[in-house]
Amino acid sequence: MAIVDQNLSQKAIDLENEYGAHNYHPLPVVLEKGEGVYVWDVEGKKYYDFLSAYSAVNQGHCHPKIVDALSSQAKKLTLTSRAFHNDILGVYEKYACEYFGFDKILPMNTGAEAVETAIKICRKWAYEKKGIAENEAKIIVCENNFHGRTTTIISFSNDPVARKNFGPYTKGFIKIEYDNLEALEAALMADSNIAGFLVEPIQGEAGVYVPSEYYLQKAKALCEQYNVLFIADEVQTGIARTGRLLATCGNCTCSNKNCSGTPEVKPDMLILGKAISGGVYPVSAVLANDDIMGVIRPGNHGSTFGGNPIAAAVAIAALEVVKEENLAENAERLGKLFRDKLEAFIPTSDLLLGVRGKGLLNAILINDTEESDTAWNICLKLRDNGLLAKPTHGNIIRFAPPLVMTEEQLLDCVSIIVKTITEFEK
Ligand code: IF1
Repeated sequence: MAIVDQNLSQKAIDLENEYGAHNYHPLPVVLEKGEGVYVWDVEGKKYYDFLSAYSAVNQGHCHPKIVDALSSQAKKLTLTSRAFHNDILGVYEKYACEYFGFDKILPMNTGAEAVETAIKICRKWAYEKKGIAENEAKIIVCENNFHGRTTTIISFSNDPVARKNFGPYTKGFIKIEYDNLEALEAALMADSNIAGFLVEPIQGEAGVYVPSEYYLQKAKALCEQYNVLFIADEVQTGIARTGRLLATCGNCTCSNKNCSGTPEVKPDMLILGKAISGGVYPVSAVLANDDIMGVIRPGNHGSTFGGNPIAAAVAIAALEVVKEENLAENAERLGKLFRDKLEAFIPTSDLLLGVRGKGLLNAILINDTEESDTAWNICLKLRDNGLLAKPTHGNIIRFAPPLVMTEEQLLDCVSIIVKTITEFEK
């Protein structure tokens, strides 16, 4: 039985290797089913999912309410394009605008598309509202950013693997150090053609790097001072992942079901993706107020699938689940517990150097070099012990379980992690 089962996984992996472009290096595990915080492989082995499809499945796998919204809409109307109206897009747009507190939303499909959209809106705003001379607008971005993989977005990445041999690159971006207000102010001062500042509230790919307290607020204040748009990429940090509806939300506890977030920092443009659909369908969006979104006129931007009826139905359901199930509050509480438990383990461990993060977006630091394969090997052992996670560098493992987890499940996961690292030290 076990030998036959092994073949199932290997066959699936071989097929991907033979026919799929080699643009990923997945952990060797082949999944066929998911429910809540769990996934099952083709051999029937059950795992805790500690990646949540990079924070897309915040509401848990195959959430029945979201899947129902998908299937009932799919039986009625799937796509009209934006050449015609449909009866659900406006309902979704109103719901999302009120939910996040903006005048307007521009619906797209993937995170990268939403980032591209924000860049276009920002540039157009700069020429038409700020009065920057044509083709001179610049956008400030941060070192070690991750905003997606289009030609323009990789133009301002500093990851050689994402960039090299994909040139020529799109101009008009200035890179500064993340979490460095002096660098931001210097860049704003040095150039009067700055249109926007594009930033991740927590840098995910860089290894879950949480900026200093008040960094975002002060950065926003600087942007206001220089009449520059503050653009928050919350594709990964949004939708309750970090213990708030948005990582830019302030002291809002989100226990209030009517709360749309007391903004600690209210971005001029908010970019959302991933969990806005609960990982059920590709849905992304840019939100902004009328003074900014008003620069977009018919023909300026769009997408065949952006704002399609299925996406609209799915996103409404997925956002409802976030409030109905108090996911922000749960992420906040379980995230603290998770870091407390692992911090208590650090003094007894040679391998675990640290744990950091916010809500249920966390990472552990392994005592080895970035070039080592230690984190990868630990992830293989975690898999064997029933928990799936992925390294983000050779010495950092990202932990981002679905937010529907219970305390009991979380404690179970902590023991798997502690046990695995302990085994590894021997
Ligand atoms: C992959 C990372 C996470 C994002 C932010 C935009 C996008 C992403 C802040 C683009 C996407 C993903 C994509 C995923 C790996 C992943 C990732 F490790 F690369 F950095 F989540 F941490 N803005 N992030 O994090 O969204 O176009 O992919 O929908 O497979 O490349 P997308």
